[in-house]
Amino acid sequence: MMSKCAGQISLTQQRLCNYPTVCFLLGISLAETTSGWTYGHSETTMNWTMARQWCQTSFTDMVVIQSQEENDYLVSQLPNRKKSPYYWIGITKTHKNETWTWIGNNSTWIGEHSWAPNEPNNNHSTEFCVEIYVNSYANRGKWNDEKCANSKYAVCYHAQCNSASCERGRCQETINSTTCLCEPGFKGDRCETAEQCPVLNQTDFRSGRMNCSHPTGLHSYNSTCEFRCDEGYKLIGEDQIRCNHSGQWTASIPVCTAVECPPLPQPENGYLSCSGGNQVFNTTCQFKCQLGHLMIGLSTVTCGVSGVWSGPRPIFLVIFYYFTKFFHFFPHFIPGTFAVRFSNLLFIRKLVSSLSINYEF
Ligand SMILES: [Ca+2]
Repeated sequence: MMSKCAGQISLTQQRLCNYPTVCFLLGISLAETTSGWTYGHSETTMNWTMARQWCQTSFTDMVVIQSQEENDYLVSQLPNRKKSPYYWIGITKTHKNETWTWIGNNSTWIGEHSWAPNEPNNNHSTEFCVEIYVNSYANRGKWNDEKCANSKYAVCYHAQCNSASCERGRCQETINSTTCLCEPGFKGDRCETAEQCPVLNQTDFRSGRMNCSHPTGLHSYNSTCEFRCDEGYKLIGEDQIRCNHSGQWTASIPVCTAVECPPLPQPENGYLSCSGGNQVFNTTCQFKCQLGHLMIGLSTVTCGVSGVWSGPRPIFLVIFYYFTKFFHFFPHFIPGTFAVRFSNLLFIRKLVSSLSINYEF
């Protein structure tokens, strides 16, 4: 039941009546208090603008209703008035073509079923404020649009929400409690916990480095991780991912794959031997001649960090095949084998320098 300040009041009501001057001079009465909404009303009537000012001075503001349940609860807490059972509530508009809007934009409830029959009728063309009936008749708890200059009782609320109510969200007053409406990416009674994404470990990212920043908590909303591959590796995937408001990473963890050089085919008239299976970064390949051939170019090439071999592959020229074959099987036939081979080599070098040799790599 509603109780007046001057009467017996609860502890919570007493806290609200820490302003005895206001209580007694203005005749404030308090609704039954809860940990959420606390209602109050005036004992005198006034126009809508003055009623709102009075609410803002004595409480938080004119009452805002967010649901039919709140509407019914409010009515149950206000005293019936036989002679003039009308209280201003905090929904209004400034022009007949506007839609009805709650003060402070704190409610989007339209209240279609709360209007009394045939209301709102804008009977006087300027009925831009709303009263609620608190009586014992059929229209109890229903609304009527009225001229704002008319005098009604003020019904107000005292907010329980404060700046510390919700860490990362908006505090909403409800019957018997307050509710935190959390910003995207946060949860918990006070929106104190950031949504968490699956934990990423460095071991999940091989051949590279992962650097993460965590503004709201480890691997939580808005955490970002950047990825860089070691030298000789290239990144497959996104180089940066972020933990979104749903607790999901914006992309999968990327992969570092070794840079590969173009495959080297086995040379004609020569041999190719590489240090690894795949011709990837740092692989060294060595070329050797077949018997009776001369190698022109580098005998060893290495796969570089950018996927390019350190030099062109060599070419192999046939040199006096049968001649060298002969000395291979009969090295004793002409004395001084080394000298003969050396003289042949000089001859071939002269020959090569006199030719224009084109080769591709
Ligand atoms: Ca009306």
